[in-house]
Amino acid sequence: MSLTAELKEYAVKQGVDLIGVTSAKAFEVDGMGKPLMDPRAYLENAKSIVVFGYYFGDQLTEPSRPDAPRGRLSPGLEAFSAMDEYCYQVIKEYLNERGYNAVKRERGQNIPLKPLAVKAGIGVYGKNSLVHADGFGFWIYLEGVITDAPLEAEDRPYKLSDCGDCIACIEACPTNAIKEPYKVMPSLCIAEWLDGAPIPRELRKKVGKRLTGCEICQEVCPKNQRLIPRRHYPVEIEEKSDSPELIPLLLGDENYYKTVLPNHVLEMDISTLRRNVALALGNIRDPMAVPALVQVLSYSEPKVRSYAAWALGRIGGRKAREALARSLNSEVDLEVQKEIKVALQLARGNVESQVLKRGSPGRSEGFLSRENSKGLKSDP
Ligand code: B12
Ligand code: SF4
Ligand code: SF4
Repeated sequence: MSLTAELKEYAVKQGVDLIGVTSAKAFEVDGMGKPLMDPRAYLENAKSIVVFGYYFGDQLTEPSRPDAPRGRLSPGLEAFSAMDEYCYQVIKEYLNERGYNAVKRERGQNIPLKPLAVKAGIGVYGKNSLVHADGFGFWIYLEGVITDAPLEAEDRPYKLSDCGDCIACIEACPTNAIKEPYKVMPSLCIAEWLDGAPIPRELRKKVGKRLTGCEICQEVCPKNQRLIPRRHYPVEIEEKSDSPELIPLLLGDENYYKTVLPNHVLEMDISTLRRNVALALGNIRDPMAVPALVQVLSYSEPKVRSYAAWALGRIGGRKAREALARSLNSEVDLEVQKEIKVALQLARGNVESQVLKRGSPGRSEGFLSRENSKGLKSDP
């Protein structure tokens, strides 16, 4: 049996759901003349890349308690850190024992996992631009291990999914981010916004109560139906809710976050997390959230104050209006002042109708210029 076949057999026995090998040669990212990337920049003498994937099933767990507003985390996040590390260790130890080096792709390293997964034979691209695999649909996270082991590589050609005439994901995307099949515009994708990018004011409603990511273009896909929900993992998984209560999250500190949020979410910048919580509360529009949002109007992070103001505007009512008017007198940040003014109009009920009449405004309108100037995430 070849080294590749042995590694695959071993890893699958240890509970790695998907594993494939591609060569570490430089490659065009999408086979259509997109930039070349060279995995050997990350490990001298790199010969192969082992791509692995794990299935997290479609397991939205806890039903929301009706008495408290709750947000929504992406499914599978509680398993992310543990499974990522576990699968890596299985592959690394196997290769190390045979005298080879193996390093995991560091987060932030520019190694595009989707084309690598397709090349390694793990799955194929759907029109939502994600990779799906037989039996697991799109509910898979991917990772790559770069090694100097001379593994036999699959190096399969880029392959499109058999979507046929289906365009369900394109039609379902609430922000029209899938501009054409297989191409997502990051600047319009809710997942990118919740990662910290500015969110056009007029489109904030589309985010709903999500705190991380968006899965609409996966949920509607026929390939994600009738899958067996994942129940067991080969490693211990954090027991964390995927629908945390929003008010304690808005007011909580890092210690509180550690008790309720999965490790992977803790990597998020706290002001972005709080901003997303304020946004979700504004979309849920529960007056119960007004005192907490008022409290946050005096927080030190301008973007949190901005979104708290927006949320108060959405919820409306006398208390929200009075708090907004008070904070306008004391607010020193010009961008936040602008948000408060719009929120006051919103609370008086005369902004949304104007937006509807005007249609979708220009790109710069509604963006928080402070965030833009910080260059949090720019268009590709
Ligand atoms: C940046 C990024 C994003 C950005 C931009 C995504 C984008 N479509 O450009 C944002 C924040 C929007 C995002 C969102 C999501 N992401 Co993301 N993201 C990444 C990240 C970190 C880098 C991707 C990247 O820009 N690579 C560089 C570009 C040039 O390469 P690329 O990703 O492969 O994209 C090109 C090619 O695939 C090509 N292409 C696409 N289809 C086809 C088909 C053919 C035939 C050809 C020839 C080429 C081609 O066109 C693309 C543009 O050039 C990767 C991790 C990684 N390191 O790969 C995760 C990753 C791609 N994301 C992932 C996930 C799960 C998501 C979300 C579902 C998260 C969520 N719950 O919201 C959403 C899905 C949105 C969507 N429909 O794409 C997974 C995908 C797993 C899978 N099953 O495919 C990855 C691999 C992370 C992981 N560890 O598993 N993501
Ligand atoms: S993740 Fe959401 S916003 Fe992004 S492309 Fe898919 S449906 Fe659209
Ligand atoms: S929803 Fe339809 S078009 Fe989109 S990826 Fe799934 S099968 Fe393909």
